[in-house]
Amino acid sequence: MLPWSSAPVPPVAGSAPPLRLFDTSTGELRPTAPGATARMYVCGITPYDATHLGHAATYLAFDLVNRVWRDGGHDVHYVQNVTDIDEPLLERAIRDHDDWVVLGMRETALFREDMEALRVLPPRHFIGAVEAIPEIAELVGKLLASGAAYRLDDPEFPDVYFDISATREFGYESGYDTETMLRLSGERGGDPERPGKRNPLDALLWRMAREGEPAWDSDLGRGRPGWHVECTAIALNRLGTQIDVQGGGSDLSFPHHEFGAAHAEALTGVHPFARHYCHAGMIGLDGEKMSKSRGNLVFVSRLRADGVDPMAIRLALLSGHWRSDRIWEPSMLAEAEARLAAWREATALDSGPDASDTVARLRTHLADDLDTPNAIAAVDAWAAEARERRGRDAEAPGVIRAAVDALLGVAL
Ligand code: 5CA
Ligand code: ZN
Repeated sequence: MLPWSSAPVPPVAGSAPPLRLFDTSTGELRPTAPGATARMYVCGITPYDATHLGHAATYLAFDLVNRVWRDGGHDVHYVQNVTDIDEPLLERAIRDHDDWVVLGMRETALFREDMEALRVLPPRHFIGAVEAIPEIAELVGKLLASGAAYRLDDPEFPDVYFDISATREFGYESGYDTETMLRLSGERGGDPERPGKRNPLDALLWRMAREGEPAWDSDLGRGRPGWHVECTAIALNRLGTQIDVQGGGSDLSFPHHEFGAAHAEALTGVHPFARHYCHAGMIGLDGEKMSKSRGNLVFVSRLRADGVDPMAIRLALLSGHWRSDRIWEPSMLAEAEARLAAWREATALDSGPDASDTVARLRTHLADDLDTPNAIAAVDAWAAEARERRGRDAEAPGVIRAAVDALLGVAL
């Protein structure tokens, strides 16, 4: 798939401290340690509805990881998928008498536009599940051959499942106990009740064709891929056997990222698959997680159509900490609009206070587990002083504008 385009990122003078991020698998805040190339995989959308503020907040968090690494001189190899074939997409298409292919294409196009408007830097590879089916089927074939996967003893639908005992570490990524894993598996697309599985937690790798469902030919038989293995194949084939960050919202910690890790590690023997598993908090509205199934959504495209400046949406979502669950309030947007106006006014002045300390603070806060509230406060302080006409540095407004653009992704 074609990713979206981006404006060039301006250079910022000075050096950046290494980025520390909270890793779910160890429960620790640890430095990321990418080589010259930093490798990141962030789970993409299931395109059956428009991008809501929850999705946007998650992609903005990983956009900051991308930006901080680039600022540190790394080449960032960023890969993202689109789950353009899966249960929720098919169910929505049937409900709305829509064609699932057209629905997926339409919502993916809208997502691209939203990401571009929010100035999220595009992934280098943006890969749909459908276009990846041959490579996913090949990976499932390898798991079957190595004994990490098995066929269900069901004469009608001999689907292929992953055996969780294939790696000794199953469960390390989320850290949940069996009871919690069983509950979440049932709630998040798994089928712990299905008879004939070796372990109720075992996850679907290949679903044999059912009447009326889309299916593709492969050596496994006609069918379609399971969800987790889609991301494993797309990531492994582009980023290699070990990546720096696997990202997504906190609802993906189990089962999705647990199985992503288990599939990859069973295949390659390299543990851990990701050096950091990073999970963004959930954005809610009216006290509930914003989700397509609950229908309590605020869409980025709706706000844009209403004339809201995408930079205000971006700043509003960055005003909270990326890992905390937070409730979206319209007042957050009003506050962000006021802040944006103040920053624009300050950076349009012909001089201001020296910028180097502010840029250093911006970098330090972002490197500290993407502490955007404090990073934003540092810019607020500079803008307030500039607007009081304190400081006579003619370079400073331009330096701040470039730093806010490069590091926070906000165009002033
Ligand atoms: N296609 C899969 C990932 S492979 C998927 O989860 N798609 S999604 O459209 O449901 O979600 C896309 C991303 O947005 C995921 O990282 C998910 O964790 C995140 N997300 C979904 N709802 C919210 C929310 N309310 N707040 C924050 N992030 C969210
Ligand atoms: Zn995924």
